[in-house]
Amino acid sequence: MSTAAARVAALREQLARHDYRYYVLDDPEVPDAEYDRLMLELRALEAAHPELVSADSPTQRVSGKPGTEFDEVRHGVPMLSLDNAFADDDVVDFDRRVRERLKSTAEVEYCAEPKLDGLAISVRYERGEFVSTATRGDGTTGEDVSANARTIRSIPLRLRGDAPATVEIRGEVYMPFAGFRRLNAEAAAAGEKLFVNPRNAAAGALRQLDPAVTAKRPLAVYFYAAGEWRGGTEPDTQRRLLEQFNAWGLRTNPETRLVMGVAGCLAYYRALAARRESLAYQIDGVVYKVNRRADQDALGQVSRAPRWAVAHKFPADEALTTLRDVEFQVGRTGVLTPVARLEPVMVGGATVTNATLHNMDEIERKDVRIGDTVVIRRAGDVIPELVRSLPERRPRGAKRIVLPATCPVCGSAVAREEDEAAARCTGGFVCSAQRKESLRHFASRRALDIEGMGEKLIDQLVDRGMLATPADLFELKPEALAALERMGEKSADNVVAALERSKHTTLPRFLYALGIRDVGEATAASLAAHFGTLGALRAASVEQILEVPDVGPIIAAHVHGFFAAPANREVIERLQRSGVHWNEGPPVARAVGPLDGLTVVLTGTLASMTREQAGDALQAMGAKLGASVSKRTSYVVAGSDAGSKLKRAQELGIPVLDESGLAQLLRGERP
Ligand code: I6G
Repeated sequence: MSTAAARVAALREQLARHDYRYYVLDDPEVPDAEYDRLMLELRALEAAHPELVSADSPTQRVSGKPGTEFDEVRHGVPMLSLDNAFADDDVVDFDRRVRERLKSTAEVEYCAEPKLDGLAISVRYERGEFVSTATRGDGTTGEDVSANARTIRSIPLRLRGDAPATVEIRGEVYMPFAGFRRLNAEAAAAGEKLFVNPRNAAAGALRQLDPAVTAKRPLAVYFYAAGEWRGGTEPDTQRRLLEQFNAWGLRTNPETRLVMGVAGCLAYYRALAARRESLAYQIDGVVYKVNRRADQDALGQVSRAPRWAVAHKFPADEALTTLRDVEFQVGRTGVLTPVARLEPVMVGGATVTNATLHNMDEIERKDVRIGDTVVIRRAGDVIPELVRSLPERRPRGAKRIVLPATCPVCGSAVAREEDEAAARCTGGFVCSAQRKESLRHFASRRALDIEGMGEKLIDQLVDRGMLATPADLFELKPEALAALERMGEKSADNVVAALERSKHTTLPRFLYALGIRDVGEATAASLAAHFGTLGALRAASVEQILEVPDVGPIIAAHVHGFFAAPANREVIERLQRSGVHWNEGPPVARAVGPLDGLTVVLTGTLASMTREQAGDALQAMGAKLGASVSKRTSYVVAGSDAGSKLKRAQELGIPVLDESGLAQLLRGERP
């Protein structure tokens, strides 16, 4: 496995974990910025290695891959995404690149719009008649949500006036704050679960299986771009495009303005940021688009984003609230994670009730006590974080947070190893929380991928004593499954069929599924490549395991210990007897190159080759590609219009190479 492939796997593993923590457990582990950083690195690697892009990569998810309930639709023209700018300087860089490419000395006219925090859709009209609506999906193929879209009043079923033979119109479905509050009030009155934020409520509404439910949800749309367009002439500016939309009876955002140059963009941004709270809907930034269509065409696009537009995001939102309590959740490997239970508070348009506190050290460091006023931060659609407490506002009687001596789930002793931040329940398989988490992990998509074996089903099976180890899964009888709550014969048969399908797997997946401590997808892949067969790995000594790239003494001890335990051996043997199998082969040699150990960041436009080509060549020689510049970066290769990364490299004193330096690297030299 190449270095790039291993890193891609490691990033996906981390992102999948963070997604799970955030979306499934509502118990995030890292701040948004860290999540964004991982995602950026993964995107850069995938851009440099298109062969590593897989449909299940988190970069491909966007608004989720098409579910089973909705048909897939291919967009006539792909739905692009936008590059993000966070700082003013990023906008300055964007504008400079635009002017350089257009060879324009004059200021460029931009069309500026609020960026709604909703869901992108594409509505197709033929001869003016509504034909279908699709979600963005992976940009090429989305889900057909036509039946639900038809229920949204701001999507006309027929365009007014003359319309082209075919036109796809892109926009954002959103739920205004007022509607969101009303919906949640109704849900609260009915004792139902509340929606976290308007965006999630809108997404849930659009993906309802019953359009009658969607119809009752207060959804609206603003349109902002065109996709496929056949017949008639396309307007020659973004502004005129929006006017054409209005003429057809399509809503466009009334806050849209034409602005001149970067100064105009930034002034628009500041003015809108100041009024953000008084808008009727949630926005997470503004979008600047080069106004002239001819200029847009001249600028073109890179990978999946136009060069003529950028999303300037608002900074993370913060809010104050009270820490009501801290509870400890038990994870798969027994780690106790403290979770802050908060007085509900709106942050960046979402109601936040939980935030992670990571571990006891973090609690100490932040000096957090129950009853404290705390700062909660949240950016865009990602993970809320407890930033700090305000000790100056500490009420009398604020309680210190103590690590429980026993596991809150099974009552076993809690141990905290010297030099380890994490505290763990020592109950192992006795602890039902660990058992459930292990089984969830075993069945999860990136492990054995047992469809339908979700959290609720596993909870029931464990609670009823029908399931204790992964080996029990394959001995479940359809009759027993059918007797469970919310199951029935058909679902039971589906689960049994999914179990049967999952039996054919790969060695890396199987090793990952076992849930050996600290063995994620990347390590599982390295172990599989190094040993080739399970038998060879099982028979390996700690020293032999240590020879695997990226495996240190701690992981080696965990792996060795896992296979030495008779109970684990028995589970594996039972799994194999049930028919779980994979292809085995000879060990795969790892490519070692002259640039092994170097991390290189590429930025700007290169004259001699594309960045992708340069990245491939560097990786083929053993270098790692970095997505951002840090102290660990070995070199930054800067092309002609390098921006913030070059600046960062200069700040950190990282060696910066031009194309002749790159050529040296590619000859295997280290300039
Ligand atoms: O995601 C988006 C939000 C808003 C957009 C967008 C937009 O214009 C106001 N425009 C384009 C061209 C794209 N995404 C690709």
